[in-house]
Amino acid sequence: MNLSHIEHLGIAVKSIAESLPYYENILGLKCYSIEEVADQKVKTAFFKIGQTKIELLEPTSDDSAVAKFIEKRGEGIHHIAFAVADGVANALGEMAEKGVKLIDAAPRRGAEGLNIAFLHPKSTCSVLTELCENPNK
Ligand code: CMX
Repeated sequence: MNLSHIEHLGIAVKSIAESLPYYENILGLKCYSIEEVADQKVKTAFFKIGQTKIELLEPTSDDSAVAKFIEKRGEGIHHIAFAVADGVANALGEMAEKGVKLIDAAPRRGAEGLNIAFLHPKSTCSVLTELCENPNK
């Protein structure tokens, strides 16, 4: 498996609207996209820093994974996403062979049209981990 860079950091927030002033007015970043990912029950907001992004995650339903996370741990860093140069499907096969617990057994479509899959934090030193690839590159 070949990880090329950190694609994004996912940060759980109660409200994107209330978090934006910090990222835009204090850090000076520009939110370039706000997108709802219906099947994950989240609204996302993206900022670019070099080739890495920050993804704010606001739950759109009380039963979303992110709502559960905020209830248990409060707002904060939710996951790290690595870009995989040689494909998410290959990486998942390799991970499964090495005994890593997969949340997604096969790549699925995530925010920004990326192919993504999550690994379980119980197998990844307690850091929820996402693998991503851009199908258009
Ligand atoms: N980071 C680290 N550990 C986490 C975690 C996170 N983000 N979320 C949950 N955990 C831990 C919990 O603390 C708990 O640990 P303990 O058993 O030691 O208390 C354990 O994982 C189980 O947590 P839970 O609250 O019982 O939650 P579930 O098992 O129902 O779900 C998880 C946990 C990770 C499987 C689920 O959140 C998931 O499937 N996540 C992947 C999808 C996702 O996060 N989607 C939102 C983002 C979508 C996007 O970026 O587009």
